[in-house]
Amino acid sequence: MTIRPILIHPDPRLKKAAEPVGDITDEMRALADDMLETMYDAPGIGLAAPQIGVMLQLLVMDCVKEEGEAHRPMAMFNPEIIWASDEMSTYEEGCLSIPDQYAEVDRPAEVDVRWTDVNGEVQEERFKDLWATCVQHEIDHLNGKLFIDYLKPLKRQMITRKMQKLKRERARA
Ligand code: K1U
Ligand code: ZN
Repeated sequence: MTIRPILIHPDPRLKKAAEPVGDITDEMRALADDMLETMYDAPGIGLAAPQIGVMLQLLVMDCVKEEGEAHRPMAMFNPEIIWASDEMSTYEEGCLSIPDQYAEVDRPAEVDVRWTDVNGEVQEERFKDLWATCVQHEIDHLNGKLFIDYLKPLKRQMITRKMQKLKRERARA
C-alpha cells in the first residue's frame, strides 16, 4: 500500500467530474487500499479519488471516532444518493484539500446511498450523523464540488487566496 500525495485547492482536477468505474479489478481494490492508507495517515475521515488526481468515482471513509471502537473502513465505487431527508443538519466541515480551513455547511441529515463494493456487489445503506455529512462531502468531490462552494463568495475567495499562498510556500520549501 502507498500513501499518495493529496491535491490542494485550487487545482483543476478538484473542479472536474470523475468517471464511473467499470469492473472492480485487483487494480481498483489496490487503489481503494492506497486511499484508505492515505486517509488514515492524513488523518481524515474520508477521501475521494480526485483528491489524489485519479478521476474515477471512488471514495473511502471511516467516521468511527470513539476511542477503542472498531474501525469501519468503507470503499464505495460509483456511489449515488438515492434518497435524502428533508431534515437538515449543520456541521463544521474540513477538507484534506483545503487544510486548516473549516466552515459550517447545511446538508440533509440522512441519506440513502447505493454503491458497488470492493467485491463488485451493489450495496444500499442509510447514513446519519457524521457519516451522512461525510458521504455527501465525498460524493460532492466526485462531482467536482468543494465544501467552500456552499459559502458566500467573499469567504470562498478568502480561503482560496490562503490556499494559493500555502501552495506557493510549499513549492518554495
Ligand atoms: O474529503 C476530505 O477532504 C476529507 C475530510 C472529510 C470531512 C470532514 C468533515 C466533514 C465532512 C467531511 C476530512 O477528513 S477533514 C479531517 C477531519 O475531519 C478529521 C481529521 C482527524 C480526525 C477527525 C476528523
Ligand atoms: Zn474534502
